[in-house]
Amino acid sequence: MKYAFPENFWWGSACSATQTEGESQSSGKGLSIWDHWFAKEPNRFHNGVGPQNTSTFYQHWKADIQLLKQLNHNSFRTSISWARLIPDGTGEVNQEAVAFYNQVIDELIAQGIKPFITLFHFDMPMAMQEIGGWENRDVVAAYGRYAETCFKLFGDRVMHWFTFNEPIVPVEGGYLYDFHYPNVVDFRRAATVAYHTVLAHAQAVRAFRAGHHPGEIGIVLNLTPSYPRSQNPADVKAAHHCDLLFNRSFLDPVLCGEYPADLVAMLKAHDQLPACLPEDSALIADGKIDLLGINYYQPRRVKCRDTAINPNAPFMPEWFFDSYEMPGRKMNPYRGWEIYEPGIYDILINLRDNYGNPRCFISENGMGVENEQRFIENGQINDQYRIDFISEHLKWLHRGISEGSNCLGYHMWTFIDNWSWCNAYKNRYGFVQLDLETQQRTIKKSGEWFAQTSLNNSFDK
Ligand code: BGP
Repeated sequence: MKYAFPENFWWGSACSATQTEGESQSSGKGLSIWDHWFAKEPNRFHNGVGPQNTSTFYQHWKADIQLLKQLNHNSFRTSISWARLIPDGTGEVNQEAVAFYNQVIDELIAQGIKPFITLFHFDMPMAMQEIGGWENRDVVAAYGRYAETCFKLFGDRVMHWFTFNEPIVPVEGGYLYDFHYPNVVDFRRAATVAYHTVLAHAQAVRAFRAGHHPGEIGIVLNLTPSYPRSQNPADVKAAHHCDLLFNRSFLDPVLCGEYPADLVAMLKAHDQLPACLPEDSALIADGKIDLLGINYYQPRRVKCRDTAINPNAPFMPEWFFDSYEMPGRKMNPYRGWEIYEPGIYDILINLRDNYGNPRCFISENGMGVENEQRFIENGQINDQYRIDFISEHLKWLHRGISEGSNCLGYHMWTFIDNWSWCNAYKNRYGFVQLDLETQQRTIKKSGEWFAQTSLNNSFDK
């Protein structure tokens, strides 16, 4: 069967500044939390490999954009590093960074590739973290000014802006589950960080609209559909709580301009509401977006708790649910995450039916593979498993579109094997294989398949 996609469908991939640029402590860049944390605790990073060890996009940008062209990308998302552009977060703009991002944006456009730009992809400038990071409202204001600076510098050419990438991840990693700096485990502080991130997002949207910039502004959220173990009311309630905490805590403010009433009630009942100012609701209402990026990797499967909560234990999301390993679920054998392709369709239909069918696109979807070199055949990685992964997800996406979803494109994570936070190079995701020693780049079989699919705007299966 032939799966054809709408005209002007966005085919591309995503990456981020910290994961690709390199040059992390030079060219005028200020330190981010990743540089700081790696210097402090290198053993927390897979094989002790830190953020200075990348595919060096800072040097290779021109050749890499040629590769994007070879992959027939018509769009590509990367991020601006706040710490590179404004090294201390609030002061002087680093002109070397301006020149670098100008070159990248201009070259992408010259090659017919739309630049999609994220303003914050997990990389808080250390100077901002030192004054409390997202817990401090001054950082919210500083982010608003940083966003405005970006719009003024690049907004004449960038037509697709994203305030944040997966804003729930720094909340979970940095303030709940100890896998990002500053390694706090405290629900109330996590709630404040999440709330202030929504305010920061809304500040940026306000600044964008006030500046009358062309193009559109959105956010990228990692949506994890929450499936209950059974239709038993207790399991359904557990899934509902997960959805509120991990999806709707960002989805509702950015699409509806307000928080879900039952999320507010739930946090209030447990005395976990962050401090609010009277002017906040008007700001949040102004943060409604033009375009939603959806990162989809895997669903969340949950059941009601088997054991009672110890009321003296610290409050955590797990008060409301247990995770559940569904028998027979399909796993990625090379990464340990579940693969559930219909999840992409469920997300699109939920947006169609419950959120007014917003303009959206899949901004990340991907399959991480450990020790991928084992699949090299005649010098090229033969990643048929990734082609199957992509085409099965695309089938469900195609179905969503044919049933009315306003989904405008599909971006893969990621263009080239890249450094990934604490996992460093453990899981490879790229269309292009990177040899870290030689910096040699080799297109994988999936890259060739994707290039053909993008060219045809369709595939057969
Ligand atoms: C997403 C992030 C990316 C990337 C990807 C893969 O959540 O937006 O930045 O890291 O996950 O993650 P990992 O390498 O941990 O498998």
